[in-house]
Amino acid sequence: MKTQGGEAGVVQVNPANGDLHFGAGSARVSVPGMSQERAIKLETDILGANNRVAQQNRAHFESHGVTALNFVSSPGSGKTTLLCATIEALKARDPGLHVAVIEGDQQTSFDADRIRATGAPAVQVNTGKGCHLDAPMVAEAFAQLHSHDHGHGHAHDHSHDHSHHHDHDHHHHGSRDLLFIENVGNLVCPAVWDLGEAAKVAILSVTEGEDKPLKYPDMFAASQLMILNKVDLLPHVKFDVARCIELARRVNPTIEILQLSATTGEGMDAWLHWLDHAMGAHHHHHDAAPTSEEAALRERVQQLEAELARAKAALSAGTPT
Ligand SMILES: Nc1nc2c(ncn2[C@@H]2O[C@H](COP(=O)(O)OP(=O)(O)OP(=O)(O)O)[C@@H](O)[C@H]2O)c(=O)[nH]1
Ligand SMILES: [Mg+2]
Repeated sequence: MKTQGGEAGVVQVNPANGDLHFGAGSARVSVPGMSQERAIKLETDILGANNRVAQQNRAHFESHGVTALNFVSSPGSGKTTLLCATIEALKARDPGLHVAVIEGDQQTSFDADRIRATGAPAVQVNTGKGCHLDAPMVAEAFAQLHSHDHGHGHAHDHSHDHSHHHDHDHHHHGSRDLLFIENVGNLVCPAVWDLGEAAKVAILSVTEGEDKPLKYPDMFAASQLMILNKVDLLPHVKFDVARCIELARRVNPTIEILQLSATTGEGMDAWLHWLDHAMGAHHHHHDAAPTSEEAALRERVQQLEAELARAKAALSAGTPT
């Protein structure tokens, strides 16, 4: 492997077959006409600005009792179909639960219209040439949802204001709200953009090929859950589920995986259960019963502390003063 720098940026050349790897420089990306140092500086500045707003969003969601999930996938994997099916299922099971959706697409409000048809509030965010949502977009969309939902204030009251002077003390505390954010469909750009979500959920459908987690590792590394969708089509496509899971775990050893079909409803129960858990983990952290893992850890700490006390006592008893 030979690395060369030139007009095209830093590139690694495989002498055996001539394959090129443009992510070989310190910036891990090649921008024509820009040094690696400059590329790193720009990315750090831009992501830093985004991450500050993402943290504000996170605090804002927290104070509103909202669990926010960021759905990422390639186009057509079934994000909107799954969201509609999920909203219908939650409505039937738990009519008091408040679910809202922020829809990200380059163009059209098709997806927001599909969500609104379920009765859930939705705001479409069109990114134009952009290939992902960013934290300020989500802040504005959340303000839109909020003002529409409660019938007070205008959207523009919140525009360009991410500092949230408005009152956080209204009747949201203790409520269990879900905010689904459907990102722009592609497996690349949304990976590094924190929106303030509790978790990223990657959706991969079985028509896309089991190699995707390894080809687009950043996305699967950034996600807490991978949903393998369209399992109803498994009899018709060549897709090795076990290998897909193995590759996903290779890029993210702790990723959780659910298999389902948004159209037949197979696997929906486990998904709804996951959502319950996500909401619980997020909001009832302090009064929830400890998980068995937590309890075991606590017990182990107690054992070690007792052991330490015994060792100290033995030591001081045997040590001449
Ligand atoms: N057979 C089958 N088809 C599905 C399933 N889920 C979604 N589809 C179909 O897949 C196509 C794309 O679904 P969408 O929900 O629009 O996908 P999306 O991820 O929201 O697409 P973008 O927003 O464009 O990125 C539609 O024709 C759906 O009917 C599934 O579980 N099984
Ligand atoms: Mg969609």
